[in-house]
Amino acid sequence: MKSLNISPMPEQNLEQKINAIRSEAETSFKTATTSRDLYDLKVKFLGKTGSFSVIMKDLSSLSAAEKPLAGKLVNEAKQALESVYQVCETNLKQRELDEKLKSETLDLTLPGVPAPLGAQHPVSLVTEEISMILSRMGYSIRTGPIIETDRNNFEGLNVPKDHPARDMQDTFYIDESHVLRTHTSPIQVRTFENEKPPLRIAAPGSVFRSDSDVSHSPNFHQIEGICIDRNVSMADLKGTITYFVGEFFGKGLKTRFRPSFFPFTEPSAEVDCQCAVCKGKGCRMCGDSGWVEIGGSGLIHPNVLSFSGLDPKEWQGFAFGFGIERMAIIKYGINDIRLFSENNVRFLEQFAT
Ligand code: 2NM
Repeated sequence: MKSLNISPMPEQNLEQKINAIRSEAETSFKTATTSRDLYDLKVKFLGKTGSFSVIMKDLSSLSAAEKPLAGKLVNEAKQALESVYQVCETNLKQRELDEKLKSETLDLTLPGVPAPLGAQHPVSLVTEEISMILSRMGYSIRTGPIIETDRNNFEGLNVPKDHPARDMQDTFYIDESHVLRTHTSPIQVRTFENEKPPLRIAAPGSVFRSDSDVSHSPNFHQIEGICIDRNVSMADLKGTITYFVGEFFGKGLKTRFRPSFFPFTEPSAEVDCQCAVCKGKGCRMCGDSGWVEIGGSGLIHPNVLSFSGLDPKEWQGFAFGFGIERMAIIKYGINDIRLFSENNVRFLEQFAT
Protein backbone atom coordinates (compact mmCIF):
# COMPACT_ATOMS: atom_id res chain seq x y z
CA MET A 1 0.00 0.00 0.00
CA LYS A 2 1.26 3.45 -0.94
CA SER A 3 2.43 5.50 2.02
CA LEU A 4 0.83 8.83 2.68
CA ASN A 5 2.88 11.73 3.96
CA ILE A 6 1.05 14.62 5.46
CA SER A 7 2.09 17.61 7.50
CA PRO A 8 1.86 18.94 10.21
CA MET A 9 2.64 15.57 11.83
CA PRO A 10 5.71 14.42 9.96
CA GLU A 11 6.72 11.89 12.64
CA GLN A 12 3.74 9.58 11.72
CA ASN A 13 2.07 9.22 8.30
CA LEU A 14 -1.73 9.09 8.01
CA GLU A 15 -1.94 5.35 7.48
CA GLN A 16 0.11 4.72 10.61
CA LYS A 17 -2.06 7.14 12.50
CA ILE A 18 -5.25 5.42 11.38
CA ASN A 19 -3.92 2.00 12.27
CA ALA A 20 -2.72 3.20 15.66
CA ILE A 21 -6.13 4.60 16.53
CA ARG A 22 -7.83 1.48 15.17
CA SER A 23 -5.81 -0.89 17.34
CA GLU A 24 -6.08 1.33 20.40
CA ALA A 25 -9.88 1.44 19.96
CA GLU A 26 -10.09 -2.30 19.39
CA THR A 27 -8.08 -3.07 22.52
CA SER A 28 -10.12 -0.71 24.68
CA PHE A 29 -13.45 -2.05 23.31
CA LYS A 30 -12.35 -5.57 24.18
CA THR A 31 -11.23 -4.68 27.69
CA ALA A 32 -14.29 -2.58 28.61
CA THR A 33 -16.03 -4.09 31.65
CA THR A 34 -19.48 -2.51 31.38
CA SER A 35 -21.75 -1.68 28.43
CA ARG A 36 -21.83 1.91 29.73
CA ASP A 37 -17.99 2.16 29.55
CA LEU A 38 -18.06 0.52 26.13
CA TYR A 39 -20.53 3.10 24.87
CA ASP A 40 -18.35 5.95 26.19
CA LEU A 41 -15.41 4.44 24.28
CA LYS A 42 -17.48 4.29 21.11
CA VAL A 43 -18.21 7.98 21.47
CA LYS A 44 -14.54 8.68 22.15
CA PHE A 45 -13.33 6.94 18.97
CA LEU A 46 -16.24 6.94 16.52
CA GLY A 47 -18.37 9.84 17.75
CA LYS A 48 -18.93 13.22 16.10
CA THR A 49 -15.94 14.77 17.86
CA GLY A 50 -14.06 11.46 18.24
CA SER A 51 -10.61 10.43 17.07
CA PHE A 52 -11.72 9.56 13.53
CA SER A 53 -13.41 12.91 13.05
CA VAL A 54 -10.11 14.60 13.89
CA ILE A 55 -8.42 12.39 11.23
CA MET A 56 -11.08 13.36 8.69
CA LYS A 57 -10.07 17.00 9.17
CA ASP A 58 -6.46 16.04 8.28
CA LEU A 59 -7.77 14.55 5.04
CA SER A 60 -8.76 17.97 3.77
CA SER A 61 -5.11 18.93 3.47
CA LEU A 62 -4.29 15.95 1.19
CA SER A 63 -3.93 16.14 -2.58
CA ALA A 64 -6.78 15.00 -4.78
CA ALA A 65 -4.82 11.86 -5.66
CA GLU A 66 -4.25 10.89 -2.05
CA LYS A 67 -7.75 11.57 -0.74
CA PRO A 68 -9.53 8.40 -2.03
CA LEU A 69 -7.05 6.00 -0.47
CA ALA A 70 -7.05 7.85 2.83
CA GLY A 71 -10.84 7.97 2.88
CA LYS A 72 -10.99 4.25 2.17
CA LEU A 73 -8.64 3.48 5.07
CA VAL A 74 -10.71 5.55 7.48
CA ASN A 75 -13.96 3.93 6.38
CA GLU A 76 -12.50 0.41 6.65
CA ALA A 77 -11.22 1.16 10.13
CA LYS A 78 -14.57 2.59 11.22
CA GLN A 79 -16.51 -0.34 9.81
CA ALA A 80 -14.19 -2.87 11.45
CA LEU A 81 -14.49 -1.08 14.80
CA GLU A 82 -18.27 -0.89 14.45
CA SER A 83 -18.49 -4.70 14.20
CA VAL A 84 -16.04 -5.22 17.08
CA TYR A 85 -18.26 -2.89 19.06
CA GLN A 86 -21.39 -4.91 18.24
CA VAL A 87 -19.80 -8.18 19.39
CA CYS A 88 -18.47 -6.63 22.61
CA GLU A 89 -21.80 -4.95 23.33
CA THR A 90 -23.77 -8.20 22.88
CA ASN A 91 -21.41 -10.04 25.23
CA LEU A 92 -21.45 -7.33 27.90
CA LYS A 93 -25.24 -6.90 27.81
CA GLN A 94 -25.75 -10.66 28.16
CA ARG A 95 -23.31 -10.79 31.08
CA GLU A 96 -25.03 -7.84 32.75
CA LEU A 97 -28.46 -9.49 32.30
CA ASP A 98 -27.20 -12.77 33.76
CA GLU A 99 -25.81 -10.93 36.78
CA LYS A 100 -29.02 -8.98 37.24
CA LEU A 101 -31.14 -12.15 37.10
CA LYS A 102 -28.82 -13.82 39.58
CA SER A 103 -28.88 -10.94 42.08
CA GLU A 104 -32.55 -9.93 41.81
CA THR A 105 -34.27 -13.03 43.13
CA LEU A 106 -38.05 -12.76 43.51
CA ASP A 107 -39.68 -13.75 46.81
CA LEU A 108 -43.02 -15.17 45.72
CA THR A 109 -44.13 -15.51 49.35
CA LEU A 110 -44.18 -11.72 49.93
CA PRO A 111 -47.70 -10.23 50.16
CA GLY A 112 -48.88 -8.37 47.05
CA VAL A 113 -49.81 -4.69 46.79
CA PRO A 114 -53.46 -4.49 47.91
CA ALA A 115 -55.85 -3.17 45.22
CA PRO A 116 -58.18 -0.47 46.58
CA LEU A 117 -61.67 -1.96 46.99
CA GLY A 118 -64.70 -0.17 45.57
CA ALA A 119 -68.04 0.12 47.34
CA GLN A 120 -71.34 -1.40 46.31
CA HIS A 121 -73.81 1.13 44.88
CA PRO A 122 -76.58 1.97 47.39
CA VAL A 123 -79.20 0.77 44.85
CA SER A 124 -77.49 -2.66 44.69
CA LEU A 125 -77.00 -2.66 48.44
CA VAL A 126 -80.70 -1.97 49.17
CA THR A 127 -81.90 -4.37 46.43
CA GLU A 128 -79.78 -7.14 47.95
CA GLU A 129 -80.84 -6.38 51.51
CA ILE A 130 -84.56 -6.35 50.66
CA SER A 131 -84.15 -9.53 48.59
CA MET A 132 -82.42 -11.21 51.55
CA ILE A 133 -85.18 -10.21 53.98
CA LEU A 134 -87.94 -11.39 51.61
CA SER A 135 -86.01 -14.63 50.95
CA ARG A 136 -85.97 -15.34 54.67
CA MET A 137 -89.75 -14.72 54.63
CA GLY A 138 -90.18 -17.47 52.01
CA TYR A 139 -90.14 -15.36 48.84
CA SER A 140 -88.25 -16.59 45.77
CA ILE A 141 -86.45 -14.01 43.64
CA ARG A 142 -87.50 -13.76 39.97
CA THR A 143 -86.24 -11.36 37.29
CA GLY A 144 -87.33 -10.51 33.74
CA PRO A 145 -86.43 -8.45 30.67
CA ILE A 146 -86.37 -4.64 30.62
CA ILE A 147 -88.11 -4.53 27.23
CA GLU A 148 -91.56 -6.00 27.78
CA THR A 149 -94.62 -6.73 25.73
CA ASP A 150 -97.66 -4.49 26.08
CA ARG A 151 -99.45 -7.65 27.20
CA ASN A 152 -97.16 -8.32 30.21
CA ASN A 153 -96.62 -4.70 31.21
CA PHE A 154 -100.27 -3.55 30.89
CA GLU A 155 -102.93 -5.99 29.64
CA GLY A 156 -102.17 -8.79 32.11
CA LEU A 157 -102.23 -6.26 34.94
CA ASN A 158 -105.75 -4.97 34.31
CA VAL A 159 -104.50 -1.73 32.76
CA PRO A 160 -107.10 -1.09 30.05
CA LYS A 161 -106.18 0.37 26.65
CA ASP A 162 -107.46 3.86 27.57
CA HIS A 163 -105.89 4.03 31.05
CA PRO A 164 -103.84 7.22 31.69
CA ALA A 165 -100.80 5.12 32.74
CA ARG A 166 -100.50 3.95 29.10
CA ASP A 167 -100.26 7.51 27.84
CA MET A 168 -97.13 8.32 25.84
CA GLN A 169 -96.21 10.81 28.59
CA ASP A 170 -95.55 8.02 31.07
CA THR A 171 -94.29 5.15 28.94
CA PHE A 172 -91.29 4.74 26.67
CA TYR A 173 -92.58 2.81 23.65
CA ILE A 174 -90.24 0.58 21.59
CA ASP A 175 -92.95 -0.14 19.00
CA GLU A 176 -96.76 -0.63 19.04
CA SER A 177 -96.50 -3.79 21.13
CA HIS A 178 -93.28 -3.31 23.17
CA VAL A 179 -92.35 -0.89 25.98
CA LEU A 180 -89.55 -0.27 28.47
CA ARG A 181 -91.23 -1.84 31.50
CA THR A 182 -92.83 0.82 33.72
CA HIS A 183 -92.82 -1.47 36.78
CA THR A 184 -91.53 -4.94 37.71
CA SER A 185 -95.06 -6.41 37.81
CA PRO A 186 -94.67 -8.05 34.33
CA ILE A 187 -92.25 -10.43 36.08
CA GLN A 188 -95.22 -11.61 38.15
CA VAL A 189 -97.33 -12.10 34.99
CA ARG A 190 -94.51 -14.23 33.53
CA THR A 191 -94.28 -16.23 36.77
CA PHE A 192 -98.04 -17.01 36.72
CA GLU A 193 -97.50 -18.65 33.33
CA ASN A 194 -94.75 -21.01 34.50
CA GLU A 195 -95.40 -21.70 38.17
CA LYS A 196 -98.44 -22.97 40.06
CA PRO A 197 -99.71 -21.44 43.32
CA PRO A 198 -99.24 -21.28 46.23
CA LEU A 199 -96.55 -18.73 45.30
CA ARG A 200 -94.39 -16.19 47.05
CA ILE A 201 -92.30 -14.21 44.56
CA ALA A 202 -90.13 -11.08 44.89
CA ALA A 203 -89.21 -9.25 41.68
CA PRO A 204 -86.43 -6.60 41.79
CA GLY A 205 -85.35 -4.58 38.76
CA SER A 206 -84.75 -1.42 36.79
CA VAL A 207 -87.87 0.39 35.49
CA PHE A 208 -88.55 3.34 33.17
CA ARG A 209 -91.06 6.17 33.14
CA SER A 210 -91.09 9.22 30.98
CA ASP A 211 -90.98 11.81 33.75
CA SER A 212 -88.03 13.73 35.10
CA ASP A 213 -87.77 16.44 37.77
CA VAL A 214 -85.97 17.02 41.11
CA SER A 215 -87.54 13.96 42.74
CA HIS A 216 -88.23 11.79 39.64
CA SER A 217 -85.71 9.97 37.47
CA PRO A 218 -86.78 8.40 34.13
CA ASN A 219 -84.93 5.24 35.23
CA PHE A 220 -85.29 3.96 38.78
CA HIS A 221 -85.54 0.64 40.63
CA GLN A 222 -88.33 -1.29 42.25
CA ILE A 223 -88.89 -4.46 44.15
CA GLU A 224 -92.35 -5.98 44.22
CA GLY A 225 -93.60 -8.95 46.16
CA ILE A 226 -96.65 -11.15 45.62
CA CYS A 227 -98.14 -13.90 47.70
CA ILE A 228 -100.80 -16.14 46.17
CA ASP A 229 -102.55 -18.71 48.33
CA ARG A 230 -105.99 -19.73 49.55
CA ASN A 231 -107.80 -17.32 51.91
CA VAL A 232 -105.32 -14.45 51.65
CA SER A 233 -106.54 -11.21 53.22
CA MET A 234 -105.49 -7.60 53.95
CA ALA A 235 -104.50 -8.80 57.43
CA ASP A 236 -101.79 -11.02 55.85
CA LEU A 237 -100.59 -8.06 53.78
CA LYS A 238 -100.36 -5.76 56.82
CA GLY A 239 -98.58 -8.39 58.92
CA THR A 240 -96.09 -9.08 56.10
CA ILE A 241 -95.26 -5.42 55.49
CA THR A 242 -95.00 -4.56 59.19
CA TYR A 243 -92.58 -7.46 59.73
CA PHE A 244 -90.59 -6.44 56.64
CA VAL A 245 -90.31 -2.80 57.81
CA GLY A 246 -88.99 -3.98 61.19
CA GLU A 247 -86.29 -6.05 59.44
CA PHE A 248 -85.27 -3.30 57.00
CA PHE A 249 -85.52 -0.05 59.01
CA GLY A 250 -85.30 -1.47 62.51
CA LYS A 251 -87.78 -2.85 65.00
CA GLY A 252 -90.37 -0.61 66.65
CA LEU A 253 -91.35 1.51 63.65
CA LYS A 254 -95.11 1.50 63.04
CA THR A 255 -96.72 1.20 59.61
CA ARG A 256 -100.01 2.64 58.41
CA PHE A 257 -102.12 2.02 55.30
CA ARG A 258 -103.99 4.71 53.37
CA PRO A 259 -106.67 3.87 50.80
CA SER A 260 -105.42 4.30 47.25
CA PHE A 261 -105.95 3.07 43.70
CA PHE A 262 -103.96 0.79 41.42
CA PRO A 263 -105.53 -0.96 38.42
CA PHE A 264 -103.98 -4.32 39.44
CA THR A 265 -105.13 -4.39 43.08
CA GLU A 266 -108.49 -4.06 44.85
CA PRO A 267 -108.58 -2.82 47.52
CA SER A 268 -105.35 -0.81 47.22
CA ALA A 269 -103.38 0.96 49.89
CA GLU A 270 -100.41 3.31 50.10
CA VAL A 271 -97.93 2.16 52.74
CA ASP A 272 -96.42 4.66 55.19
CA CYS A 273 -93.84 3.87 57.83
CA GLN A 274 -92.66 5.96 60.77
CA CYS A 275 -89.66 8.03 59.69
CA ALA A 276 -86.47 6.00 60.16
CA VAL A 277 -84.43 9.19 60.69
CA CYS A 278 -86.44 10.73 63.61
CA LYS A 279 -88.31 7.55 64.68
CA GLY A 280 -91.63 9.31 64.12
CA LYS A 281 -90.88 12.52 66.08
CA GLY A 282 -90.80 14.73 62.98
CA CYS A 283 -87.79 16.01 61.06
CA ARG A 284 -86.80 17.51 57.68
CA MET A 285 -86.81 14.09 55.98
CA CYS A 286 -90.50 13.45 56.80
CA GLY A 287 -91.65 17.06 56.56
CA ASP A 288 -92.25 17.11 60.34
CA SER A 289 -95.07 14.56 59.97
CA GLY A 290 -93.17 11.62 61.47
CA TRP A 291 -94.35 9.43 58.55
CA VAL A 292 -92.83 8.62 55.14
CA GLU A 293 -94.46 6.87 52.20
CA ILE A 294 -92.51 3.73 51.27
CA GLY A 295 -94.70 2.03 48.65
CA GLY A 296 -97.99 0.70 47.42
CA SER A 297 -99.90 -2.50 48.07
CA GLY A 298 -103.22 -4.27 47.78
CA LEU A 299 -105.09 -7.49 47.15
CA ILE A 300 -104.46 -8.70 43.60
CA HIS A 301 -107.38 -7.79 41.33
CA PRO A 302 -109.52 -10.81 40.22
CA ASN A 303 -108.99 -9.69 36.59
CA VAL A 304 -105.20 -10.10 37.03
CA LEU A 305 -105.63 -13.63 38.39
CA SER A 306 -108.11 -14.78 35.73
CA PHE A 307 -106.01 -13.24 32.91
CA SER A 308 -103.25 -15.69 33.90
CA GLY A 309 -105.65 -18.61 34.24
CA LEU A 310 -106.01 -18.58 38.03
CA ASP A 311 -109.55 -18.95 39.41
CA PRO A 312 -110.12 -15.94 41.74
CA LYS A 313 -112.62 -18.04 43.73
CA GLU A 314 -109.90 -20.55 44.57
CA TRP A 315 -106.84 -18.29 44.76
CA GLN A 316 -106.33 -14.84 46.27
CA GLY A 317 -103.20 -12.83 46.66
CA PHE A 318 -101.64 -9.68 48.00
CA ALA A 319 -98.97 -7.60 46.34
CA PHE A 320 -96.68 -4.78 47.41
CA GLY A 321 -94.06 -2.66 45.74
CA PHE A 322 -91.25 -0.42 46.98
CA GLY A 323 -89.05 2.10 45.18
CA ILE A 324 -85.42 1.12 45.84
CA GLU A 325 -84.04 4.68 45.62
CA ARG A 326 -86.82 5.87 47.95
CA MET A 327 -85.97 3.13 50.50
CA ALA A 328 -82.26 4.11 50.29
CA ILE A 329 -83.08 7.83 50.72
CA ILE A 330 -85.07 7.09 53.88
CA LYS A 331 -82.65 4.56 55.33
CA TYR A 332 -79.46 6.59 54.74
CA GLY A 333 -80.87 10.14 54.91
CA ILE A 334 -79.86 10.91 51.30
CA ASN A 335 -81.23 14.33 50.26
CA ASP A 336 -80.85 14.34 46.45
CA ILE A 337 -82.08 11.65 44.03
CA ARG A 338 -79.48 12.74 41.44
CA LEU A 339 -76.70 11.31 43.66
CA PHE A 340 -77.75 7.82 42.55
CA SER A 341 -76.73 8.41 38.94
CA GLU A 342 -73.82 10.86 39.21
CA ASN A 343 -71.04 8.35 40.05
CA ASN A 344 -69.64 10.77 42.62
CA VAL A 345 -66.98 8.67 44.38
CA ARG A 346 -67.14 10.75 47.60
CA PHE A 347 -70.85 9.85 47.84
CA LEU A 348 -70.45 6.22 46.78
CA GLU A 349 -67.46 5.35 49.00
CA GLN A 350 -69.59 6.03 52.10
CA PHE A 351 -71.37 2.74 51.34
CA ALA A 352 -68.19 0.65 51.58
CA THR A 353 -68.67 -2.22 54.00
C1 2NM B 1 -97.32 -2.17 43.62
C2 2NM B 1 -98.45 -1.83 44.32
C3 2NM B 1 -99.53 -2.71 44.30
C4 2NM B 1 -98.21 -5.45 42.16
C5 2NM B 1 -99.24 -6.19 41.66
C6 2NM B 1 -98.68 -7.25 41.00
C7 2NM B 1 -99.37 -8.35 40.30
F1 2NM B 1 -98.64 -8.77 39.28
F2 2NM B 1 -99.57 -9.35 41.11
F3 2NM B 1 -100.54 -7.92 39.88
N1 2NM B 1 -97.36 -7.14 41.12
N2 2NM B 1 -97.06 -6.03 41.83
C8 2NM B 1 -98.28 -4.21 42.92
C9 2NM B 1 -99.44 -3.91 43.61
C10 2NM B 1 -97.22 -3.36 42.94
O1 2NM B 1 -96.21 -1.35 43.56
C11 2NM B 1 -96.32 -0.02 43.89
